[in-house]
Amino acid sequence: MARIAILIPTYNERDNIPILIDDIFKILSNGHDVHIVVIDDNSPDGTAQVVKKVSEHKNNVHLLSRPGKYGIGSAYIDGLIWSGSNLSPDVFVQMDADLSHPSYYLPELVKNILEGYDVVIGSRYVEGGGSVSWSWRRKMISKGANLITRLLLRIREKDATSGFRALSIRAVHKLLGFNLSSKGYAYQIESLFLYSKLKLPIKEVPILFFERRKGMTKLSISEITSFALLIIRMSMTRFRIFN
Ligand SMILES: Nc1nc2c(ncn2[C@@H]2O[C@H](COP(=O)(O)OP(=O)(O)OP(=O)(O)O)[C@@H](O)[C@H]2O)c(=O)[nH]1
Ligand SMILES: [Mg+2]
Repeated sequence: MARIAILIPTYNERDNIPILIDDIFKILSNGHDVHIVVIDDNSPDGTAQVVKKVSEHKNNVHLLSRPGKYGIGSAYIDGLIWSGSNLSPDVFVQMDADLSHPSYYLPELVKNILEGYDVVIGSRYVEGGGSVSWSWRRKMISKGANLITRLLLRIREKDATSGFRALSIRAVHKLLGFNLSSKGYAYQIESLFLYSKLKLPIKEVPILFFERRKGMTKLSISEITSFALLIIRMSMTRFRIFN
């Protein structure tokens, strides 16, 4: 039986998080020791209180409360550090709280790590994957951003921005040993760049990505700007870092 830590960063996800927690246990508990770690940044909508309540009648739900909105990337890093030292899982999973990443893909992600991959990406851009109910404009923007990122950074994986990922102990160890500069959404790219340059075995499995169920996006203009700046900076230094 493998121990799995599912890391979920939250900022104002009060209505989504109890549904997601329920889904995860239903789908993954069979045969695994599943732990859910919610990293909440003092959400004004009371997400932390909702998670606390759920954890009172469900085992293995853990809440990490941070005092302010420090970004999704730094939430993942804190979650990985905490889980590594408190749970010692065999597999780490990163996923969004807003039900965009369907839990029924979890067994496939986990299985591939247990079979020896270090990074498994839930991918919208391999055959069988996609985004449900996105306008063609949004699809183009996402695909374009992915393409530019992959070309500039020479990353082979098709969905470089996907946040739905499973990681092995080795991948997490490598990641934590490297001081990533991105605190926000760019974390996904920067971490994938690292895995790819370290030549860790990476697999993409197709997923359908759904529009967030409830609540508002946290993807701000400043997040998009720092994302773009990171890619430019990394593409200029890509031959030097990690050598
Ligand atoms: N702890 C923490 N979580 C965050 C932060 N920013 C975003 N999140 C969470 O990270 C996940 C992804 O954020 P979303 O707002 O869904 O971003 P997105 O999927 O690009 O945008 P949508 O189209 O609105 O879904 C969600 O679970 C958010 O609640 C943050 O600063 N801190
Ligand atoms: Mg989302």
